[in-house]
Formats: sequence, structure tokens, C-alpha cells
Amino acid sequence: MKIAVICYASIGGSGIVATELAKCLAARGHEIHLVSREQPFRLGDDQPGVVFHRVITPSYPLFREPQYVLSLSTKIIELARAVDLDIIHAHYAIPHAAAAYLARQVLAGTGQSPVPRIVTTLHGTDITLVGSDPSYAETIGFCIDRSDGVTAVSESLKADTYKGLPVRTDIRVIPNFLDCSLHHRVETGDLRARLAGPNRAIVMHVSNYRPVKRIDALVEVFARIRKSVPATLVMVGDGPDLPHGLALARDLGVADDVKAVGEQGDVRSFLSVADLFLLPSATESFGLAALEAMACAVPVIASHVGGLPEVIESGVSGYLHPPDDLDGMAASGVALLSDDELHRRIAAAGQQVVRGRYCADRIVPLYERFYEEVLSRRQAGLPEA
Ligand code: GMT
Repeated sequence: MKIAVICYASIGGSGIVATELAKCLAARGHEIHLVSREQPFRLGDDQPGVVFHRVITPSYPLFREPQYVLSLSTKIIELARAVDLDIIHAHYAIPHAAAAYLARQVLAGTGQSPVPRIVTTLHGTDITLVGSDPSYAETIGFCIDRSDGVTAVSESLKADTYKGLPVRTDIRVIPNFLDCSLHHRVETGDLRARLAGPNRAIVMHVSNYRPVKRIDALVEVFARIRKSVPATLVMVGDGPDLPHGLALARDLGVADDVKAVGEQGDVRSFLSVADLFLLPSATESFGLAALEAMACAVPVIASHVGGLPEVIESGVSGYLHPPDDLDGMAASGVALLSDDELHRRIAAAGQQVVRGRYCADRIVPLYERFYEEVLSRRQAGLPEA
């Protein structure tokens, strides 16, 4: 199949999933066109079978804001005409489902036949935080509904979509995935020693440090763990709430035990030296960061929100607590860091969950079959949405 994958390139779960899917589909023999404003950081420079198309949005003094939806639609139209696309796969509904819908309408109206089919994948904040805002809900709900196929990364996100947006179409749940041949603990040289002194546990967090990640809760939980266990908090990634988190660490007297290491291309190496992963988010439709930690045998303590209970069974493959139960999260952290047998058991169970349910070779064929279903409806002569 000829597939255009539309995504945000900035560091964030939806861009990572879209890029990994593009690479896996190319490896399975499909012709993949990745369309984004910048080259996604996980794509690499020379990815066999994946052609990168940059969306350039010109600025004009009359406009205060860049007209990204229009330049993206135009890029999709050009591409569809040049290569006869079968599928436009829009990751993150805002505004990608709308740009794909607009492109398809233009193609249909200018005689392209057949027009490509649109598959939209809902990732989380495109529904839970931004999409359901009254400023966007009706338009984005309409464009999701007019996609030829819609997927969500968890049952919880599927339910949130029906609750928050005027969407009636059937939504298929296809969970996130990892390349299990790459995501495991790796040799890291002296990284552990560079991050923390001897006999100190490493507590880790990886995110884009937006309010939804609750960086204040992260630092609070770490400070409570730190009262009982010698530990260093390693903060991987960057974003608007990082300075606030570092300021709170100073206020709580743990600044010397906190290291912010910035954005890292190779998160796997950092996870390979971690003893615990904290994810006290306000909401999390799936929690790809938790999955990456579990793949590297790092026990996760997270909020009992969104899709996380679909990934983690509390007390078996990690620990889940209500978002405001910071004492509970800290107690689980202290228990894991003080009991080697418990740590080993939870780490192994988490890794087993990833290997049993979330490897690319299990999930990518679900997307392939979904594309085929969507295309077969076209071949059966069903009307365009
Ligand atoms: O919240 C982020 O870190 C980024 C965001 C995105 O779309 O880039 O992540 C969402 O999509 C990920 C991939 O499907 C999910 O694993 C995350 O749980 C989800 N984030 C939230 O729901 C807050």
C-alpha cells in the first residue's frame, strides 16, 4: 500500500508512535510518505522505504498566525496526485484530521479517482484536553466522524471521545507498541556513575513537562521517597514546567538530588540505569513512557487515570494510585527500592506485559488489517464519507 503518515515531529508520544509505525510499515514492504513540519527525531537520516516530506508554512505580515492546516492539506493533495496514495493516516486529530478531510474534498472535487482513504488515530490530548474544548469540538468531531476509519490508543480514550465530542463513528482500539528487539536494558558504560553516586537509587521521569504531567507532584513524591531511601531523581526531556519543578526541588531541600539531563535521543540508555519510573500525570490516554520503562525492566508508579490501568495491573506489573495520593505513590516507591525481591518481581512482570501484548510484530499487523478493511469498503463501492 502507499500510505502517507501525518504527524507532529516534536518530542511527544503521538509523533513517536507515528514514526515507529512508518518505519515498521516500510520494513513490511509498504511505500511510506511521512509528512510533518520537521523530520521526526526518531526517523533517522536514511530510513529505507520512508520518504520524508516537509510541510512549509509561509508567513505573511497580514496573518498573525501561520496557516498550517492549509499548507498541510496542500502538501497532502500534491503527494496524493504524485504517487496515487491509498491511505492518509492522520496521527493526532488536531488539526491533522481536518487537514486530511480538506485534502480529500479537494481531490474529489478536482477529479482524482479513487481518492485516498483517511484513517485518523486519536492519541490523547487531542481529545481529552484540547479537542473537547468548545472552540474546537464541533469541527474536529465532524472531521473525525468523516474519516474512513478511526483508531484510539486505549479503551479509555475511545470512551472519552464519545463523551467529549460529537463523534458517532465506530472507533477501533489499537494500542501503542514498541520495537521489542530494541527496547530492553542495554549496556551503558559509566552512565549510572555519572548520574548518581554509589549506593543511590535512580528514580526517573521522562516527559515534555507540560502541566498535564504534574511535575510538582513528581518532585513531591520524589522528596518523600528521598526521606527514606538515598536516591537521585533524573528528569529526562524538556518543557515549560521543568524550571518550576527544579524550583520546587530547591524549596523542598532536594535540589542536590535532582538532575535534569534535557532531551535525549537514546532514552533507552537512561531507562537502563533507572530503578523506578514515576508518572503522576493528571491524565494519560495510554502512557507510552510507562511502556518504554517497563520494557527496560523499570517498575512504574503512576496515576490511576485514563488508559494506564489497561497497561499496568496495580500490585502486579507496577503500582497505580489516585493522582492526589502522593503518600501512596511514595510508599510504593520506598517499598520497591527497599525490597529486592519485590522489585525483581514487579520489574519482570512489567517486562512480560510489554513482550506479551505490546510488541510491534503483534500491533503493526492490526493497522495493516485496518487499512485493508477501510480500502475494501471502497472497493465494495460504498459511498465516500
Ligand atoms: O502527552 C504527551 O506526552 C504527548 C502526547 C502526544 O500526543 O504527543 O501523548 C499522548 O499520546 C501518546 C501516544 O499515543 C500516549 O502514550 C500519551 O498517554 C498521550 N498523553 C496524554 O494523554 C496526556
